Amino acid sequence: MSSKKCMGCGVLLQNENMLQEGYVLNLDDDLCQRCFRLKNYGEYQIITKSNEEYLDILKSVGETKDLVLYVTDLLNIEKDLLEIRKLLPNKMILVLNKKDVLPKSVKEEKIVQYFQEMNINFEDIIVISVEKNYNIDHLMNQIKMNQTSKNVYVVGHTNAGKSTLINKLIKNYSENTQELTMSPLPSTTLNTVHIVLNDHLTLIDTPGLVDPKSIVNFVSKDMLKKISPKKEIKPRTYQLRKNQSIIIEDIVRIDYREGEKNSFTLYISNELKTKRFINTNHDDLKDLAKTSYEMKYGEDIVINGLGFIKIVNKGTVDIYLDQNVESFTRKSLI
Ligand SMILES: Nc1nc2c(ncn2[C@@H]2O[C@H](COP(=O)(O)OP(=O)(O)OP(=O)(O)O)[C@@H](O)[C@H]2O)c(=O)[nH]1
Ligand SMILES: [Mg+2]
Repeated sequence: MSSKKCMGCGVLLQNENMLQEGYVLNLDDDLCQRCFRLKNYGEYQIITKSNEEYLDILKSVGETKDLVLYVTDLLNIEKDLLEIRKLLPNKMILVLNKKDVLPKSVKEEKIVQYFQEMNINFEDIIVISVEKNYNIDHLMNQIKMNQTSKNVYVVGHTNAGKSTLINKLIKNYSENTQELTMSPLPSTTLNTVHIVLNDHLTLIDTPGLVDPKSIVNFVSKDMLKKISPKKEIKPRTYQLRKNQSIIIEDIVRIDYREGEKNSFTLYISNELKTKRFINTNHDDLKDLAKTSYEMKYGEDIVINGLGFIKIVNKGTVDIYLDQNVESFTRKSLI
């Protein structure tokens, strides 16, 4: 094992075991084989990281006084934002990424307000889209305003777009040609990577927290590609009476059990097929694990890793889902 790290994902490079992470033929190489394959052939190799290493990294970030950018995917907002904030006493900017996948009609101010109402202390809350290069200049200004040293850490759950964001900042603001590895699969970045933007700013990429209860861990690679939206989501609204039902591919069943006529809007990737049933007397996906929700006015049911269902009125809703995947309710985001 050398002490040289892969420039794409931060893993320690080694030329001893092909089957272990960080393998290179030649220790002079800058990219591990996994990053090389991903970059050049779009070939994925799934790696499952333990979150212990991630927590160690968070702890060491917490021991610095450096600014942290906490990146979140707007479609997959984590439940544990407050807990993570408590782990990191650093100055922190909340960066809400992938605005491009939300319908254009969704107002940025409303999203910011939603997060402000959580009463978590952030220096700023910024909505961006790396994909569309949206608000990146504003973010850069806020980094400059709030940085406490050269070093700025970029943290957040896996797939939030941390490495993609850093690549964009490199491209927009520096001469550096280093490129971090990005992919739609979880655990792309494996260790911290330092990227010098200029004399005043070094960005530090970190591996993301893997959410063991996300649907991404329990579907095929093909389904995984369908699940992560690449384009603006076209919300699908269904007016349901009680005892009517919707299914999403072969992964989720939604039964409206009790209540007045109600509106269900699905915010999920456009590539996923949905089907409506005029009654609940069908067996599709009934073998999945059932959770019943007593919905209040204006709440979402979030399906971890997939998206969410906005339900306007109160009522009883049953969700059938892989038993390992989490679902929960929250005040409507939109
Ligand atoms: N639609 C959209 N997709 C994005 C955006 N930013 C990043 N992505 C996609 O999100 C996926 C994950 O991006 P990464 O940069 O690898 O995510 P990460 O946070 O570094 O993930 P880990 O390294 O696993 O912690 C990739 O498929 C990116 O193309 C964005 O603004 N909009
Ligand atoms: Mg990454």
